[in-house]
Amino acid sequence: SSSTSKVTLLDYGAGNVRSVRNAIRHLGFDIKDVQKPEDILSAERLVFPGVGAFAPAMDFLNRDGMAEALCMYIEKDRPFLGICLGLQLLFESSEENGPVEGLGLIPGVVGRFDSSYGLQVPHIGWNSVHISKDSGILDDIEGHHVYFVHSYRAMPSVANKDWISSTCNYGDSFISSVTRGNIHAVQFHPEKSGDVGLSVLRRFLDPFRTSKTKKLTNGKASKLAKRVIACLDVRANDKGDLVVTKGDQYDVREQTSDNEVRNLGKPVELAGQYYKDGADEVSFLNITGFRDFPLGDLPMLQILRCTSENVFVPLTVGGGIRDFTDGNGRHYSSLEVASEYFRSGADKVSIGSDAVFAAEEYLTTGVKTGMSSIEQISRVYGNQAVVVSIDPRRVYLKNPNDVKFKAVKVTTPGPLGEEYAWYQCTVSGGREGRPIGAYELAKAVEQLGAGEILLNCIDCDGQGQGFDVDLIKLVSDAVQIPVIASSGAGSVEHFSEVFQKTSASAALAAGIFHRKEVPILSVKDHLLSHGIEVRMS
Ligand code: 1PR
Repeated sequence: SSSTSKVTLLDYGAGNVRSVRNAIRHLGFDIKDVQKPEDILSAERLVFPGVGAFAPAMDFLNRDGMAEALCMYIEKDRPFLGICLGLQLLFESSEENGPVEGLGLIPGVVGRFDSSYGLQVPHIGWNSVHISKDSGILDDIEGHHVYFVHSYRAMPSVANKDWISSTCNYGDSFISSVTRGNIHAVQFHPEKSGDVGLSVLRRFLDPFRTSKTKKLTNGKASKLAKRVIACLDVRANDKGDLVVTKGDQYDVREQTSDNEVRNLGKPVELAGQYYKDGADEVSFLNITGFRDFPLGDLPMLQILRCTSENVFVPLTVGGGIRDFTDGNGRHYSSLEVASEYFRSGADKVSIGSDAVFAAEEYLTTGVKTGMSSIEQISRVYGNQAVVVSIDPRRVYLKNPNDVKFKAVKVTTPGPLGEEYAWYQCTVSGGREGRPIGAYELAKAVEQLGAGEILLNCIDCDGQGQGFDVDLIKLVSDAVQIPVIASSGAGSVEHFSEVFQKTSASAALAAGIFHRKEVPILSVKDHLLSHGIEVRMS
């Protein structure tokens, strides 16, 4: 029976494999880790979740004969499931920091998405796939969205067409899965694709049992969906418990005599609820991380661990990611801090204050030192794992040329009739304004290797009056990485507005979800009725 069967996992410690583990366990299977090549050869079922960059993964496989064992296992047609990089490594080579030679089992070269005609790269989000061959494991995903996050992809060709079981359309049509006999690999993340994704894993792990289960009903997915993200601002209250809080223009204290930190619930519970409600992603922001050392903050790591056991969509965590020296003089790099978050279940980390300092330095010197948190973390975990959270404040101007920062004509004039504004970046949770605009910051961090931008607006935060469309349009038109619109959602109409008027890839809200004013499902129903594609779970 499934409860006793073991799944062998090939994990080389490069990123968040915790979610694959959690998903396998959730489905009732035990995991055995590969320690040596013989463990591959003796596996009953082997799962290879590739994360990070191509070259370090190949280095790992080429050490101690893992690659030979893996090729032998696959050539014997033993049950194999590769995920993401675990698909790409089967090909002949990759252009990622290369060419770098792959395992060479499937003809073809893994190349980068072509962003030259405005395509946002990385390809992040929920997309549909076109199934071209019966693989036995994809039966439930036709017509649904699954979660992708990658900058490189393999392309269909005459030489590899027999392998292809599905393709996905993003810019062009790339290979989203391959199948031959018992060998399967998928470019998307089944462990991050909600129930639909779990069904892929279940069908691989237990083909006999699942062949009898009822198919999920078919949806109508056809392209990359706009994402709806639930955000949990987390901090310790005055008693020391981590609570979900929510500010008004970043002020999280109650306007009562005792001035308590506003408490809107427990982080793990709320995250679980939002997953069930259909959130496409959950973000945790440790909002006092800028002053506390996050690795001293074990409760936050614990929250991530617990959440990732039951939440099978992407998790982002931010707050306090920077180089740090503790009270004993021990130095921690931002990479070490981020690694601890990834190990605990985060898929992406979000960097606020430290990104502002890095961008300022880069714009002043014109030199990429390679030492900034953005560069260090994206080099090891990939661009897609690094989100930059921008916390700008609107500064009205009579004349756009009054500042050296990019200004826009605002939809609603300022208090003195000013028709323009620039958006000043802040650090330390909005406490300090810096000499850099949101536009300049976004472009700089994109060049430093950020894979996504979480665009807040202090003026709009918690006001429920809608997103700052002027700001979001300014930034989402300026960069090719995905932009998450944040701050100010008060009704379902605000979501359709931001997607219709800007190129935002996702919209994030906090207050309306915490206060149960607007359910996630009604946001999605509304978007669908306005012809905006969303993932329906
Ligand atoms: O600077 O790297 O330590 O990161 C700190 C992180 O904490 C940053 O991402 C920063 O945005 C966040 N943060 C700091 N202070 C606050 C605060 O509220 N006092 N929260 C804060 C930012 C803004 C959004 C919020 C949206 C949507 N929260 O995350 O969820 O505005 O809210 P709404 O839908 O209710 O309007 P570092």
